[in-house]
Amino acid sequence: MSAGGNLKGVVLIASGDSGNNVVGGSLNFFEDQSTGFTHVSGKITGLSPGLHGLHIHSFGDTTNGCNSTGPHFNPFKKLHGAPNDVERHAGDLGNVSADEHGVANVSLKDLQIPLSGPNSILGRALVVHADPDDLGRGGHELSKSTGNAGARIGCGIIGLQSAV
Ligand SMILES: [Cu+2]
Ligand SMILES: [Zn+2]
Repeated sequence: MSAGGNLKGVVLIASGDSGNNVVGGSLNFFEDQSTGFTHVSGKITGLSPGLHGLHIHSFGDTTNGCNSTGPHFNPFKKLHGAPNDVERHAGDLGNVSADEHGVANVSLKDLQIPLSGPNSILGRALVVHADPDDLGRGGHELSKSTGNAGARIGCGIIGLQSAV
């Protein structure tokens, strides 16, 4: 283990203010400093069945619901893309898939969402969207900025949980 140790983060997701949806859930973050990967796991509930865009947005500001969390976290000034693209925002985590009960089980790992250093996601927002993220490939005018993922139906601020 490196001298700094590994870090854990957590986000509690609350409904956006787009109607009377009841999006909730929580995700845990674990930064493995030996590999550089941050592992994200947990559950998002209250979704419509199917795909929903999942992103880290720049600001941990929910004073105006999910709409005040700003654009996708993008420290490298790239265009929107898929998580495995070279051209992507750091905050682009692709889609989660909700089952017929509206539950999405999230389990992913990513190199661009550290919990430490200059590009840390701590204090920023996790946002889940009404629609699928087209991963930059949809040909819509919003594809290269937001993936045309629609309304921000749930979000929360990523906080530090512990150092382990
Ligand atoms: Cu988003
Ligand atoms: Zn993006």
